[in-house]
Amino acid sequence: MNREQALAIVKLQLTDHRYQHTLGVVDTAIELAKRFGADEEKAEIAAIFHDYAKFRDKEEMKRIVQEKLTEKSFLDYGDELLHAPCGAYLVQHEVGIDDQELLNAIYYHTTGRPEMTVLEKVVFLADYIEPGRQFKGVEEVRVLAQTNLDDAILQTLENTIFFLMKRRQRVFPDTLATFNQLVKQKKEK
Ligand code: DGI
Ligand code: FE
Ligand code: FE
Repeated sequence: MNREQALAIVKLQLTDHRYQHTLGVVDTAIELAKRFGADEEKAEIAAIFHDYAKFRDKEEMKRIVQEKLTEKSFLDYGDELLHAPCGAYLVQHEVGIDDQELLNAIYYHTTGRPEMTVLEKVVFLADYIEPGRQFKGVEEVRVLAQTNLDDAILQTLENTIFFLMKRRQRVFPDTLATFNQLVKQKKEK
C-alpha cells in the first residue's frame, strides 16, 4: 500500500484536526526513522494508521479487547488507551495490513512497552512531538529527539506519568515498566 492509498483510507476515520495531527506524525516519524535507523516505509504507514481507531465506539473497542486480544488489561486503565491495541487489530482486519512489526508500532503507540523496537519508539515519539503538539515539556523532548532516541522517550514517559498522576488517572503498568527499563538501561551504560 502506498502513502496516498493509506491516507485516503485513514482520512475517512478521522476528524480534520486528527487528520492534521496524523500528517504531522507521518513527517516526524519518517525523519526519526532516518535519524535512528528504522524502516522508513514501515514508519510512514504505521504513523498514517496509528490513530485509526481513535473515534471508534468505546463499547465496540472493549468488545474487541475482550473477544480478540490476549492482553485484557487495557480495559482497566481508562478508555483513552483502547484505540491503540484496537487500532492495530482493525488495521489488520479491515485494512488488511499483516506486517506484525508495523502493527506492533500501532499497538504500543500510546503506552509503550519495555524493550520497544526502534520502529515502535519512532512512532511513539513522533506522536508526542509532531509539530502540532503544544503541551508543556514538548520542546525539551524535541531537543532530545535531535540526538538521543531513548532519552527522548524517557522524558516523554516522565511527562506523561506526571500528567496522569496530577489528574489522579491510572497509569498503565507497562508505561511504568517502560520507564523503569529505560532508567535501568541508562544506569548500566
Ligand atoms: O491519540 P493521541 O491523542 O494522538 O495520543 P496518545 O495515543 O498518546 O493518547 C493520549 C491519551 O492517552 C491521553 O489522554 C493520555 C492517555 N494515556 C497515555 N498513557 C497512558 C494514558 N492513560 C492511562 N490511563 N495510562 C497511561 O499509561
Ligand atoms: Fe493515539
Ligand atoms: Fe496520535
